[in-house]
Amino acid sequence: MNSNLVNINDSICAIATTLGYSAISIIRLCGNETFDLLKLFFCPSFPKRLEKTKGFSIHSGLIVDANIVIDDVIVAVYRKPHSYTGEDMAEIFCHGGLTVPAQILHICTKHGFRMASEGEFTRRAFINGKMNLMQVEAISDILTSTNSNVSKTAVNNLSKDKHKKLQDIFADINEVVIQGEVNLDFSEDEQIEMKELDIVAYIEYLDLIVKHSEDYIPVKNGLNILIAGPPNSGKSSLFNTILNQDRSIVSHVPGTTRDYISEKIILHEKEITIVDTAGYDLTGDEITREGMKKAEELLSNANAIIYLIAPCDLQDISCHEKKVAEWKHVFKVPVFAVLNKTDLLEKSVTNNDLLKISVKEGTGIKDLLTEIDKWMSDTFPEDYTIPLALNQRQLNLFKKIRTSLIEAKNTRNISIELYIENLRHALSFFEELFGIKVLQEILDEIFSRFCIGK
Ligand SMILES: Nc1nc2c(ncn2[C@@H]2O[C@H](COP(=O)(O)OP(=O)(O)O)[C@@H](O)[C@H]2O)c(=O)[nH]1
Ligand SMILES: [Mg+2]
Repeated sequence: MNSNLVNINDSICAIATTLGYSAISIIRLCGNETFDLLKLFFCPSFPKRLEKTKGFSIHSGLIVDANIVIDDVIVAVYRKPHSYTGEDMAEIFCHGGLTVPAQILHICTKHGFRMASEGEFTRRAFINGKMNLMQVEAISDILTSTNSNVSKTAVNNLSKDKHKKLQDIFADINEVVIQGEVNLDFSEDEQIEMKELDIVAYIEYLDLIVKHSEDYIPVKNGLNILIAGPPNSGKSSLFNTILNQDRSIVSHVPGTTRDYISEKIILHEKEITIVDTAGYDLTGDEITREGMKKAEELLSNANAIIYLIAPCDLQDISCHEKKVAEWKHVFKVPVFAVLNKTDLLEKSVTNNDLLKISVKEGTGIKDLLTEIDKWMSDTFPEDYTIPLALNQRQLNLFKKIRTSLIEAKNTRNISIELYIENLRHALSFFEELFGIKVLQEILDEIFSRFCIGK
């Protein structure tokens, strides 16, 4: 939605549910004239003037157009400022399907409601101070999330409690900036006492947000786990076993998987993409080399790697150990070193760094998945006590606030002018984060991600 094109004083309408075969549909109405317009086509079963009803009340009745009953509905009434947008609002719960909701929407527009644009309800909530821009972006994430990791983090960010500390820090800095500006304008004997800020604590708090957000953002849309290792170690077999289906070609001829195959699974409520690669084989032919190049490319996108070897690779174990250490170092991701085909071993291998499995006999797979799950839970705690940056925009602003506060701390005892100047920078980044002062294009871009009706 381009904000320049719409009038926020209009009363608006939209279908808030997906059109199609469904039990009910919801049509949302909002704006100053909501109840004056609604009464033109809604006849309550127990006549009571709509404009007199209390907020958070529901009313049964009929939607009538030109004396024809269109549907038997329930209407929920919300009174400003206690509504999603902060304005008068109503929701019509009608029968689902393709025709009735569309007919009712048409009747709404016929009686003076304008069709809402994408995200217009949320934009009004933002303009009316019902939520800040961080919360708007959290709603956007909830609506588009395909895994519970994203929706839980976004719901956490919506909570007023989680925002309170940020808002308190913002208010404290604001107070000091105002006091500082007064002092800069007055002579020495007219100075007022300035509030002392606990900047060290603020910086520690921001460190925590930045650290967790840097872990979260790259993986919010799913984790990539790559299965790599020498040819014929059983990578494709393991891939199939994890997926519980025969998806990848398994062959006893080394180097069958020339490129890569990936598949999404949900492991303990988290979306994971498992990737089966071509083998890492320095002695391979040209095509295998191509596959290797692809594997190296995939490695840099992996969030974790399963490095799979077979008993025949134990003779080159130091070479594989070197590779595991190198990948851990270069790609900064966990590398699970796994020995497959333990069914072929006559006596057990004592190397404790290797997780031992046999895809053929189905042993050790559960332990491997438990290890992966443990890593996921450590890396992505379910319960954040802090708000997170949900995207790069927010993360960059948190980092800029932190830098400004570090500068403020360093200049505190050197120059009051510089101290106040740095605090002012921190404030302006907070204002961008909350959407108090933010470029129109950024707002338009954020709201364009919303659907109509939200
Ligand atoms: N004995 C035994 N053979 C296995 C095991 N896992 C896989 N294989 C066999 O090893 C060969 C190579 O497997 P594949 O999955 O294609 O290996 P990749 O080249 O690493 O993808 C096939 O013949 C598999 O049946 C296992 O746990 N034990
Ligand atoms: Mg393979």
